[in-house]
Amino acid sequence: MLSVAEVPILNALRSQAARVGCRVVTSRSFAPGFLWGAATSAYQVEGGNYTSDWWVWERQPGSGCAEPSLDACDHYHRYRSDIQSLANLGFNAYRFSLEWSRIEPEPGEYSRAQLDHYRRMLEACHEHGLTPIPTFHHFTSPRWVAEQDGWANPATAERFAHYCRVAAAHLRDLFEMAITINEPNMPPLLGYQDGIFPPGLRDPGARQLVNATFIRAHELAAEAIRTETDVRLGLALAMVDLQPVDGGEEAAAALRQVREDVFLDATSGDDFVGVNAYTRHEVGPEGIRAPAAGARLTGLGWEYWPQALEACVRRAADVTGKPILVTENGIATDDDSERIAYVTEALTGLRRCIEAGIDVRGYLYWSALDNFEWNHGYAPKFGLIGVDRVTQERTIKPSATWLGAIAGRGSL
Ligand code: IFM
Repeated sequence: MLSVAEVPILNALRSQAARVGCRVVTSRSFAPGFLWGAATSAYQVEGGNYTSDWWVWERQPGSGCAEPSLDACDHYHRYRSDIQSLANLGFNAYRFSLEWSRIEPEPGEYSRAQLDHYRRMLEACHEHGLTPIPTFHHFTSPRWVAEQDGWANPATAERFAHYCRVAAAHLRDLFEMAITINEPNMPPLLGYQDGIFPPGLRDPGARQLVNATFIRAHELAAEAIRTETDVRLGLALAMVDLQPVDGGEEAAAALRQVREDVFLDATSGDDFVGVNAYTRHEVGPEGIRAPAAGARLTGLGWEYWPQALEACVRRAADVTGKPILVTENGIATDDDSERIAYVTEALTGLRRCIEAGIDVRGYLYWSALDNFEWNHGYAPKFGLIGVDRVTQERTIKPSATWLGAIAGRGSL
């Protein structure tokens, strides 16, 4: 830790080093080339995704959705200025997703206009010096896929891989790194076991089957994308710091197996593993326990637990031995200073992972914008950039400026 008097000395050293093209590395620095950015997903920010299964789900009686997504953040039309804002803040990477239902609205019918839209988004990232990290699937699928039994139909894996191949062929010169599937472990859990995502089933058996379809889809998609282009690929896994309590070791191990390990095992052919981490769950012999009475909670009702990032990165690296990219980490809060406190602690833990020798390639905050938080609607505020729900006007939050400055200088 530096004293206040030492800070100007370090800053002077940094400026001198920058003038001669070097960087001062302190114990709080991240390697040059470290990816610093933020993430979004198409459905949560684009608006007007009528051809997607979620558009139907939001309106389905009994789905429990708080409100429809409608125009979301109109990012479909405003992506240029949003990308420019991220670059101006100091970031060097942007992760966003391609909406499969726009690109293939009917089976086998591909929209050149929509593919061109994503070309323009990738080009905008390059124009602003951001490394684009497209994600080929982030929770939503075309309506026609849902009508054909969705992800419970093993054939969905092949259909998904075909779309990936077509999209990769169209975009191949514009990206070098990509995510096949965001959180392939969540639709099986939330949609097929917990019933709060489409198709709203409560059937643990279906969850296992859907896990298998997602794993197959990831493998086939990686193969399909690699047929078209030589890019670094991985999936982004939703991880939780699962902590056994009161003899819950066996239950925690069983949960890790079905939620995480089957997916981590499927990364053997990948270039890196994407880690999405937010919180912890204490696990007793009976299963996951609700946060203890009086525990500090975030705007989504999750326990405030920034230490989760370090625990999950360590576990993903231990299990797979692969480089790690933090593909999501953040907090839903109306108090932006709480966001800064949360991320400070998460990044401090990430530094410890690096010091322990883990190859961490980047940190992408979730999310760039206050966006549509699925069944919760627009109430939870994860964004670095606020969005006025009526005018779509953007407001840069202090946390965005703060994190952008860390990105710019590459150290905490
Ligand atoms: O908003 C989601 C995102 O779509 C997937 N990961 C978790 C985020 C917060 O719930």
